[in-house]
Amino acid sequence: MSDNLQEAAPSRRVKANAVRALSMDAVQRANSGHPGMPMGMADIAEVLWADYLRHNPANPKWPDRDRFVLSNGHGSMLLYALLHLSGYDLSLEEIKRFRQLHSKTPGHPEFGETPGVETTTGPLGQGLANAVGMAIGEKVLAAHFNRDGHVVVDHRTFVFAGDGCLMEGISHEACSLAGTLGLGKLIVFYDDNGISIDGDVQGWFTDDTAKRFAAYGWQVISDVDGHDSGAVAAAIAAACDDEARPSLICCRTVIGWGSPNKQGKESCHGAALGEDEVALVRETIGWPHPPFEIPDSVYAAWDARGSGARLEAEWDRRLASYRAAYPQLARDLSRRLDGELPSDWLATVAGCVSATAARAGSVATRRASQLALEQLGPAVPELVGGSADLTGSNLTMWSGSKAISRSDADGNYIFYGVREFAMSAIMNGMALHGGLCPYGGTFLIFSDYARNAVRMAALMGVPTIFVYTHDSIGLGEDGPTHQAVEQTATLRLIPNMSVWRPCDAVETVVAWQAAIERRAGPTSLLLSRQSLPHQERAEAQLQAIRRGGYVLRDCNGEPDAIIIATGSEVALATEAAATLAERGRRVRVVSMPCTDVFDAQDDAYREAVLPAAVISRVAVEAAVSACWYRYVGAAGKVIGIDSFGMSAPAAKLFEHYGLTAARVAAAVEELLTARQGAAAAGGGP
Ligand SMILES: Cc1ncc(C[n+]2csc(CCOP(=O)(O)OP(=O)(O)O)c2C)c(N)n1
Ligand SMILES: [Mg+2]
Repeated sequence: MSDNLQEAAPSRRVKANAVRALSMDAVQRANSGHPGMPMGMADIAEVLWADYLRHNPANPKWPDRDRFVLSNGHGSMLLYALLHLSGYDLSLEEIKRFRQLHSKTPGHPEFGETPGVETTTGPLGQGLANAVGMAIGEKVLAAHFNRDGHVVVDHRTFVFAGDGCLMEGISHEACSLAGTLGLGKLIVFYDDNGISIDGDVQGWFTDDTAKRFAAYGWQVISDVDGHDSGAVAAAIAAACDDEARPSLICCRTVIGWGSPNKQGKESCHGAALGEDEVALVRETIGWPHPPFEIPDSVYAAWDARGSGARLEAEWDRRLASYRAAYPQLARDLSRRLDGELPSDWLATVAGCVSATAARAGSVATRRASQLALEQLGPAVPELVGGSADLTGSNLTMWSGSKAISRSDADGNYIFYGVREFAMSAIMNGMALHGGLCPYGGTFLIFSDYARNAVRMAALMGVPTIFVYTHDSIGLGEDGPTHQAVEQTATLRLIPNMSVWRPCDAVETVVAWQAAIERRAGPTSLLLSRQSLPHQERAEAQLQAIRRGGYVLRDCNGEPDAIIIATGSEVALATEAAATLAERGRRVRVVSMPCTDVFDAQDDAYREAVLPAAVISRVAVEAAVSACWYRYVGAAGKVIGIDSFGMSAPAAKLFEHYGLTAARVAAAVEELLTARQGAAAAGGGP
């Protein structure tokens, strides 16, 4: 105790060295990880976390906290050290278990695994785009909810990004839009260390980054010595002062700072320094403590729990007075931040389903989607739509849509421009921020441009809604560059991605309902360009749509065969079934708008829809056939498209690829004839 009292408060450098030591020791212990970046950015992090970041370690979910995003996620130990030292629920034991099974300190920061980690990072550049989404979230909510004298949404988004993040194309997409939207509370630190994995970046990265960001309309604070705390503090202050533009602080740093033989070299980027070098670092930086021992005085200097509690308590007081002055707004804000749907939601949906069923209209499902938004949108003000420059094609805008702009962010629609990847990662950032339910459109084919952000939504379990129109050869003349064939299947392959391909306006409403209600992960809505006929349903069938697959047309008695179809091919299936019925065949049609939801139903339901005894099954979908064999079995047939599309009118293409009712009927006949032949030959039941 007396020792502690006598100890002088540790200097900034000593505090930063604690981060360096924890990082290099954890990496050394795991013999795996990235010590260079944490050692290089430790001084910057110390200034930001000590003097600027408004957060509360005791409540990582405090809605008005500043967001901190480590876009160069390979430097995860930097973040874990900061969280541990400042008092988050991340123990020294967890630091020691860096990169081990079930630890809270995985190789790259993972949302949901570690308190205080705002987003999963590692795929370079994407954290930066997530942060743009978070800053948009803040700006939109602030514009909508704050009132004179009652500011309840007011926080910044800070990002660490490296050369890799800025080399990645997504940094251009996202930062360009951030400039246009004037995201003044977004502050990015560029770790300009001149090194990436292959060595000195002069061989492959010679952009004038400062000019590039200035051209996007950012405030650029260049030439900051990232190891001079005073210079870093001044830069942050200047960045905070400019609330009209996002800020880039270009920090010159030395990767692996403090390592006598490895600093400034790529060798410290992604491998343990080695026991000998770790010992040399201790000498060089003057850190005499053994691994994983931090002096109390250093912990005390880092501890942000007291200041965090005060910050949150002060916000609580502001919120209370806001609640008194604007009770309705305050209720709505709380509901949205809690991620809860309005109390009249189910009634709204039920009304929309019955109205759509009663209308019995034959429309393209992209248009049905717009009609659904028209009815559901007013009930869900947290919906924030957008499109990657295909608004008129995706039909993502409805009459209540209002564009968000630099000068007026109290809206619910974002013109993302032609930036599918950034749009997707930005939507993830908005979903992570909370208070908003983002959806955004493009052609299904261009989901590939955005693929990794789509995957990250699923990995993180955030409820982003991807609206993908022009879902097949049904788009016609634009040809194979625009016609999705494998995208439907590959989206279904992403764990935790829910994929809906509705067959008419009614299924489209239910798909939207499922997407909006889903909290645990993203949804892809696959919608047609072309008009699709309305399907008649009894009340029980309307109810069954939400089970992902259901009997749309049935026969009397046990079916001879089952046709399974999705989206635009359901009409072919029902037509084929009608033809077959005329010939005395008992054929059931199963509409399967969402395989993952169907798969999650109980055995009894799935057996009721697809009885195991009925092995003559045909699946039809204008896409690659692969994923349907698990539903039709080895004895079944799949009518799909296992090649690229072609440029021609849609009707001609459906004929060319054999996606016709006649072909479906013929496939069923072939199966039944083969079975009859086998039975006659005594080959089994
Ligand atoms: C999209 C993506 N591509 C490749 C990688 C693999 N990778 C991880 S770090 C890195 C180099 C990054 O260089 P920089 O950002 O300068 O990091 P530093 O070495 O300075 O810490 C690469 C290529 C990745 N994580 N993400
Ligand atoms: Mg670098």
